[in-house]
Amino acid sequence: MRYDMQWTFLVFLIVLMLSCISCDEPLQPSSFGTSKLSIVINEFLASNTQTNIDEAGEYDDWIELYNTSDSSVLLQNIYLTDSLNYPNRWRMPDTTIAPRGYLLVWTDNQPQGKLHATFRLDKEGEQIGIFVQQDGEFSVIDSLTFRQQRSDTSYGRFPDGESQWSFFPAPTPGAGNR
Ligand SMILES: [Ca+2]
Ligand SMILES: [Ca+2]
Repeated sequence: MRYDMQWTFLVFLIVLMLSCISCDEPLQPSSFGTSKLSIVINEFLASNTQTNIDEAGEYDDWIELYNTSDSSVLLQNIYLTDSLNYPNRWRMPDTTIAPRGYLLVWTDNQPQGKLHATFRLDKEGEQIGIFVQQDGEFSVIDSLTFRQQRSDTSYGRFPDGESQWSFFPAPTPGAGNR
């Protein structure tokens, strides 16, 4: 009898643990499906104090997107976010990126132009995701989770568009990573 009760308790614990895991688990990008649009997050600067200024003359954080293909890519229904649980944080304006071209988006949460997202990046680390919405469904195009960043040192792919990431003490907003 006592043995049975121990088993019952154990099963109860396991069920409880499993249900807690599923409650707390954030939605992963895979929950949204993937899109084959040839755009990647190529570089970002989460703490800009003296690197480059936006239209308002401010040192603000940014994300550089890169078109990895030899054809122009029209961005339509594209969303950028700093939380993969919430793909729809900021809808990008419809924009074309030239073949092997770059697009710089300011993440300053300031209404200072079309390419100013409604969120900022956290230097202590967070996420970046780019999504496309089709028929009400979000599909991830590219995403990453980053750790703590240093001021004025960007983090990006090297070479452009490839899977290897490096820190860049001399960031290259809108130009090839080097
Ligand atoms: Ca600004
Ligand atoms: Ca760059």
